[in-house]
Amino acid sequence: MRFTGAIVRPPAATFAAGISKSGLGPPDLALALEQHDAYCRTLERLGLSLVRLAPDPEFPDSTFVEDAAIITTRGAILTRPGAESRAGEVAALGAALRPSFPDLGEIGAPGTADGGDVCEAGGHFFIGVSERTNCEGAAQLTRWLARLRFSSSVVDIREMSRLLHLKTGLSWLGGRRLLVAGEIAGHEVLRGWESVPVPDGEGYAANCIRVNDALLIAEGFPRTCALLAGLGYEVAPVAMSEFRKMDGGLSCLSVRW
Ligand code: CIR
Repeated sequence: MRFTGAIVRPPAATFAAGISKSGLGPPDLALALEQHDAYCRTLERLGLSLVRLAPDPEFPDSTFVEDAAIITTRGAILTRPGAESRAGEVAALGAALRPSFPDLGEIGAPGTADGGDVCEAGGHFFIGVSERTNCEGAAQLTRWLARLRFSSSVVDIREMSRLLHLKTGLSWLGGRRLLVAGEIAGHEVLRGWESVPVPDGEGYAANCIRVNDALLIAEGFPRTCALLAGLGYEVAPVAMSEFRKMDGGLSCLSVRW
C-alpha cells in the first residue's frame, strides 16, 4: 500500500515539560523544530500530503501524534492515552480525522491505549500491553481490528524495561520481515516472522517507518543503516536527537494513511 497523507504537529514551547525518563537532558526547542521540519520535508518528498496541527502548549507531549490515534486502510480509532497528562491530546486528532473517517472508533474507559503500542505489519497487528496500554485497551483494539477483518496478536512488554512502547523495539519492514531490538527478539509471538535484530548498542534505531519506497530511520546509527541498506532498502536517516531526549521515537511524530 502507498501512503498519501499524514498528520503531524510541531513541538510546542512547553515541549521540555513533557514526560521523559531518558536522562539525556532537556531538549533544545529550536533544534527540535528544525528536526521536525526536516522530518516533515522527508515525508513530503516521499509523496505524502501533510495535515499540520497547531502546536498546543497545554500538552507538551502532543508532538507525538501517533499515540493518540491509529489509522488502518479500513478505518481509524482514537486512543485513550495511558498517561493522564496526554488524555486531552485526542480531541485535536479526532477533529482532524473525523471528516475522512466518519466511523471513527474510540477506546473506552477503563481501557487505555497508546498508538505507539500498535505495530501494523501488512494486515496483521501486534499490540503491546505496556505501562500505557492496559489489557482492557488491548482487548478493545483486538475486537475493533477483528471487526475490520484484521488479525492481531498481543505482546506483553511490561517486563521489558527498556521499551516504553511496543514500537520502541519493533518495526515492520515489509512482507514478513520485522526489525527488532534485543529484548523482544525471540519472543514467541514473532514465530513465523523473519526478525532482523538491530546491532548491539543501536536499540533506538529499532523504531523506524516504512514510507512508500523508503525506510526512515533515526540518524546516527551507522550499523543499522548499513544493515538495512544491505537488505536493499532505500534508507532515509532523519535527525531525532531532541525527540529522543523526550523518549520519543521516529514513528510517533506522524500518523500516516
Ligand atoms: C511520553 O512519554 O508519552 C512521551 N514523552 C514520548 C512518547 C513517545 N511515543 C512513541 O514513541 N510512540
